[in-house]
Amino acid sequence: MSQDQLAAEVQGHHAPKYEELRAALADDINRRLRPHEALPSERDLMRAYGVSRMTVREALTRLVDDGLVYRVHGAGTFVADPATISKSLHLTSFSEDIRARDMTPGSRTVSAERVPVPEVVSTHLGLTTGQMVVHLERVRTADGVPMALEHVWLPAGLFVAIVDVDDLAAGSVYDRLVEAGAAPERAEQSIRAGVLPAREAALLDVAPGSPALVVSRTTYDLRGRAVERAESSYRADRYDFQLTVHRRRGT
Ligand code: 16G
Repeated sequence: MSQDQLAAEVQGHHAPKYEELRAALADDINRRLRPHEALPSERDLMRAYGVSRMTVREALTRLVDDGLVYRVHGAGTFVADPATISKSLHLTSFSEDIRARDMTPGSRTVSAERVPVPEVVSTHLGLTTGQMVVHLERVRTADGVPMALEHVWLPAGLFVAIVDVDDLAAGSVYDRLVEAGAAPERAEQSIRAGVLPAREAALLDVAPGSPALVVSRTTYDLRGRAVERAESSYRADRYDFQLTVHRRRGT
């Protein structure tokens, strides 16, 4: 918990200062600023809102995580293009990514079934041949527009109480993992470029051969159990990935 959050808890229900600034800037971005327009400098924001540099930085970091702005080293902070969803490398669900952009997440289920674990998936989930998984194939949408095609494999043992796997596919898988006591905590993932074959392109409403960002993810819960293997193809015209990279010290 940061100092600001701690202070807010102690005082009651005041939103931390950086949250107030984040909300004010988000409002400005939505109402007034155009994509790629520069935000005022840190110094100007400190003056205008009467807050510390730390508060300004915290608010800006959160706006980057929300995908509302992006940073250019040495040049400043700019308004993101809303046509693009900037996905941070925090462990977030599709639903969270889309809600952070004030859009409504949705799903169209292509298939939802219990199947014996495919061999390529079994090693990632630490399962043995014959064990069952829930496999979901879903088109994920934002305000009804297709954004990504997702394949998700989940150990069926986590969902014994769920009779109809279509129910699982209908909402947020991560919410259901939380309910099953297997809250996603950490993921290993790789991102590669791909092209969308005809079937996938049709599902995503783009021309065959359109570019995609293909993300493979194995997700673990707090106990270190592998609780999900996923392969998601994101429309490359709608997504980018934000990375913060640190220089390694002392090596
Ligand atoms: C993201 C995840 C996917 C996860 C889904 C859950 C990546 C590459 N993929 O799409 O692994 O199953 O979110 O979203 O980040 P949900 O809770 O909205 O169903």
